[in-house]
Amino acid sequence: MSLTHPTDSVHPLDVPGSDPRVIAEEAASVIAERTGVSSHDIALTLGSGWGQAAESIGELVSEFPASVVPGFSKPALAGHTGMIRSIRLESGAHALIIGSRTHFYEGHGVRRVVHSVRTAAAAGAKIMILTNGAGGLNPDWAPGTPVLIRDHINLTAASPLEGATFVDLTDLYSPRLRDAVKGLESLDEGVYVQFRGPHYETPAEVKMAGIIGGDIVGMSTALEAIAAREAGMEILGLSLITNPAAGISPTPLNHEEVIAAGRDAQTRLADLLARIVKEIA
Ligand code: 8IG
Repeated sequence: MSLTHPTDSVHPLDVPGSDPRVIAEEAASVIAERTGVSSHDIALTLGSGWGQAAESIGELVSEFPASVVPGFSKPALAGHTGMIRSIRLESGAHALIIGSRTHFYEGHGVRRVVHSVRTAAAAGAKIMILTNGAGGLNPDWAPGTPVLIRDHINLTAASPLEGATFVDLTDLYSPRLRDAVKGLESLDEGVYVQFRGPHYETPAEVKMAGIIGGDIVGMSTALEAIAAREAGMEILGLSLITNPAAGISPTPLNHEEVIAAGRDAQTRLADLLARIVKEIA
């Protein structure tokens, strides 16, 4: 039996000497061709709990599996491919919705994790909205609470930047956009801590996250925000608190309650995201 798989092609982002920005340009051309929209104004990555929000934002122009776009990873499981959508807002602005996220814990490297962000930038988007589902350190945040990301702590020990690229990360999560959101709805803010995962934190790790200034724990977003800043985009980050982080709640997590809270939050989140996009796009 052969131990190699000669039909497996090398992923374009893994080709030695390849330039992730060139592959993002190719991806953006395919998106422009598929959607008939030459330039998108804003992009959104919909994380767990936020998936339903796309429909409420505007009129669907086009949707297709992310896997048809260069550099996007093939789905790990058949039928589980993320979709990319192009939505036209009432104002005439165009939103690119990324329904597929490659996580750092999948182990395919940071280039693939941030490829969707680089593609969104190449597609013209000036604003990147990153959403996720996460654990909360504040016991007042019931499952289903949306929280604005004010800043992050990257505990992955990785960076999407290659070489001597010294990018400033002050005000990474745009104060202008956060103020715009707070004008629509009063939301708490927090510092997002990206862990590598895929395991959840120990209670000791959650305690550490709090001591170093964190409020939210998750497995995404920080690396994507760094890539979005490098690309010159303005960034808005939103976490849906789906559970108290390990050790925060005195009673063990009730899985059904967590699922129900996420479900109940759907309508509110979709409405919130639609109003946010309308306000800032
Ligand atoms: I949903 O408690 C969700 N994602 N790291 N910790 C981390 N990621 C998460 C959690 C959590 N809940």
